[in-house]
Amino acid sequence: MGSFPMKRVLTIAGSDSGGGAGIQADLKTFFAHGVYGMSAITAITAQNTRSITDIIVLPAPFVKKQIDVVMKDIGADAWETGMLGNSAIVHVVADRAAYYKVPFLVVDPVMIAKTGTPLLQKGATVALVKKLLPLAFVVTPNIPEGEVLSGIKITTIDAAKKAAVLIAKSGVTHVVIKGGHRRGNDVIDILFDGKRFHAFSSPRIQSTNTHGTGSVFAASLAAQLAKGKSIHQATRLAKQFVEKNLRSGRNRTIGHGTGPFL
Ligand code: PXL
Repeated sequence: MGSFPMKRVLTIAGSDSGGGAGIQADLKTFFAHGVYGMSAITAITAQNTRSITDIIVLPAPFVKKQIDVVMKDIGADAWETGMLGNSAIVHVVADRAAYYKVPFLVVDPVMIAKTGTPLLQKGATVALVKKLLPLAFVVTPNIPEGEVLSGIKITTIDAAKKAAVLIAKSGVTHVVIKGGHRRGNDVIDILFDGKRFHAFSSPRIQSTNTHGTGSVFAASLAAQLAKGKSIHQATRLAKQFVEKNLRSGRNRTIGHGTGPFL
């Protein structure tokens, strides 16, 4: 009885028809966190666990319409961005984020799929760094994305810290460099909060069901920030959420390629 405020999170990302990454992963993650999820779809991928066979990137003005229509009615406590496709969409998202003064903008700088398919046009990285990152509360690159954004190779923890500092020069408040692509028994993520570094370590989980890890991490982070957690707590909790679900999703078989875990 009575009404209670529910935290609201908007994802601006691509659709994965296979259900493992992108919008589909984000909405499942939001539901699991008890926050209300909304979506502005940037692109539609024809995809299964094995490959992406085609992509249609939607017109930037239509992405803007999706954002405006939900913001004017429902509003949002946090936004998360995933696949943005091209620089026109990056510009629209940045323009709208500034307009709505989004308190927690989580940018997952999606560039290429695990299968190697590009998900962001080449020139669009510049727009992402110059227009979107200055408005972002946190950016969550994996190692290959961190290398593109910082311009340096990331082979050690020290290099990850250097890269985080370089990426923070864009104006983004916090940087989380995810360690999943590095070898080793532990996955170490580095958070740079503008002053200090914090390392978050977890045991590497051996699994072929890893599709969507980046999307789920960013969505969990956005949900925790919307719920009022600090960046440090939110990073820890998002990492734990991915780890827990990677573990429980290990032994199922969905599709014939890199399976989803959520
Ligand atoms: O995990 C990156 C990613 C994000 N969004 C969409 C994707 C993928 C990877 O395949 O398809 C829509």
